[in-house]
Amino acid sequence: MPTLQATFYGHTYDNPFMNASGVHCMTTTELDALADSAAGSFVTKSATAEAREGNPEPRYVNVDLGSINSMGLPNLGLDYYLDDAIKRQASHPDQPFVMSVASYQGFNEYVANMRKIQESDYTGLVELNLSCPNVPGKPQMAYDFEDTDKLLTEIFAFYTKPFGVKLPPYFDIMHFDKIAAVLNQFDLKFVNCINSIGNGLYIDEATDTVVIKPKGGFGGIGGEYVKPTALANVRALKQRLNPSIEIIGTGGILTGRDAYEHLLCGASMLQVGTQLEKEGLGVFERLTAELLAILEAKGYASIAEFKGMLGTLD
Ligand code: RRO
Repeated sequence: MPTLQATFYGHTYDNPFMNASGVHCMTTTELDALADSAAGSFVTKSATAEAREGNPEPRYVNVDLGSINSMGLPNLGLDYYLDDAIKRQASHPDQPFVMSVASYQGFNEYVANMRKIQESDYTGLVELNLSCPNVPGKPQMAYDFEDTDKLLTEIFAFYTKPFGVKLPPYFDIMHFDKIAAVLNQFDLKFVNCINSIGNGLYIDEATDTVVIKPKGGFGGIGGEYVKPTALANVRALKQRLNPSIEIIGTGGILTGRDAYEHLLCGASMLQVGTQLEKEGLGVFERLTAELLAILEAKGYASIAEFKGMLGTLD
């Protein structure tokens, strides 16, 4: 029987599956359920300094091939997630998880949020979300290479705990080169590729209208639509980043085969967003069973035997 064990930043998880931030991770109750599920680990909803209601509803809609959302960073505030993280870390030191942190106001809030975590008792992994596509009037940090460089420089001047960044999808080889050059200057533990494809538009055939209210219907796209873009970003960043920076693969994981492809591209952990929203926590049992069946059929004993080993035609 092969093993799905996944080693990520010094800990071995039963399997590489996690939720993607934003799905099933707003409250401590939802986080408890994730911790008790078949997922190998989990991540919390991206926190801002203050609690936020988010954008008006409807703001998330499942569609045939995926989802569209403009949630607008609804969350219970950094203190809520930080207090919970500290308690969770103390009560379950053998079950590491990831705390996601974002910013609504921009640069200074990112720094202030990281300073608060630095000064806290939480010592676990943080995912710095540089790619929220849904704050009206605010661009995504990670599409501004200079600002991303400045922000990470400022954070690394005081932050001593392990963290990584959540990136948006990039669509040009030069942009893969540029973001990798920025990130390689820093002792990041991981990058997570990808956040939703920002500012898509879905139209309801019956009514000729958009399906979500904020921003005139524009929202982040997830699910089946985004897998090729996600795989390209995992692969491109794996090829360019320092080997010490691990990759979390997120985007379009509906089946064990999708998970297998992310691993082939070099991902160490895998996050499931839209499909978790559609299917509920049972998705993790299904995905682990499907991925295990693929390893068995191919004669692999572990993920390490094929991770990053995507074939090419030259
Ligand atoms: O809350 C959101 O609107 C949201 C966030 Br912070 C994000 O990172 N990605 C996304 O698709 N939605």
